Amino acid sequence: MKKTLITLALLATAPGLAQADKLEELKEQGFARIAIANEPPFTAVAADGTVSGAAPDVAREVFKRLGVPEVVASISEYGAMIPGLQARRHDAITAGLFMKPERCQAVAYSEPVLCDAEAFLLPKGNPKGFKSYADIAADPTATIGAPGGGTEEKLALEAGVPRDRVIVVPDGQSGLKMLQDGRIDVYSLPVLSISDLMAKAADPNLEMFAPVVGAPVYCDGAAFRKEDAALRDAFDVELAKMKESGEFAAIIEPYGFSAAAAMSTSRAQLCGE
Ligand code: 6CS
Repeated sequence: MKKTLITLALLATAPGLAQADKLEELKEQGFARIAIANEPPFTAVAADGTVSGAAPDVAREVFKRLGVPEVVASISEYGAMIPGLQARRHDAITAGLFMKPERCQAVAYSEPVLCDAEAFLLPKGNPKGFKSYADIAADPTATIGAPGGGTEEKLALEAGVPRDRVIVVPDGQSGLKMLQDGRIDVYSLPVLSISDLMAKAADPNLEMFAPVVGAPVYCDGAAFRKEDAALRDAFDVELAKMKESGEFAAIIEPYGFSAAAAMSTSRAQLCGE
C-alpha cells in the first residue's frame, strides 16, 4: 500500500510524466478526437461523413507520424471549441481557430498552420460601400452575420457594431442564405471560406470584398490543453519536418493556403509572447 501511495505522489508531482502519457493514451485509443467547424476549405465534412479540409488533413498526417493512426472529428461552434477541449470532449482543436493572445492564454497552440485575411460577402456592387467593420458600425441600420465566438464577431463588436446588429450565424450555408434573403447586410468569414461559398453558390447577385480594411491576417495552429504541452511539442516536431520537406505545402496549398505565410510567422509572434 505504502509503495503505491508513493508512486501516485511521484506521478502527481511529475507533470512531464503525466503529459507524456497523453500521447501514449492516444496511441492506445487509436485515434485523436478533433474539434472542427465544417467551414471549407479549413475543415469539411462530406455527406458520407468523410472529414477533410486543410486543418484535419495536416493533423491526420502529423498524428499518423506520432503513432496515432486516425482522427475522429466532431463539429463545434468556434466559441465552444476551447471549453470543449478543456472539458476533455476533444483531444485537440484543428479547425482554423486563429491564434490570438486571449486564446493563447487558454490553450497550447502548435506552430502556425493556416493563415488567411478576413472578407465580407455582400450584395453585388456593395451598395453601402462596406470596406471595414467600422463602416458597418457607422451605419445604424446595417447588420453583419458572423460565427458565434468567432474572430469576425469579435472584430465587429470591437469596431463598435452594437450587439443587436451582430447576428450569430451557425455555418456558411446559413450565412449565405441569410444574405440572399436580405436578413443580414454582410456576412463575414476568412477570405478562403467566403471564396468557397461564392464558388458553390454561383449567385451573380453576390460579391466578396477582401481583405477587410483594418483587419489583420490571422493564422491558426492545432490547439491542445495546456497540460498536454508535451503532446503539442511532439506535434510541432513532426509539423516542422513536414514544413521542411515540402509535405506541409503539398497538403495545404491545393486548398488555397500559403505554406510560406505560415512559415513566415510563429506562435510566439501571433500570441504576442
Ligand atoms: O478562429 C476564428 O474565430 C475564425 N476561424 C475561421 C477559420 N473561421 C471563422 C472563425 O471566426
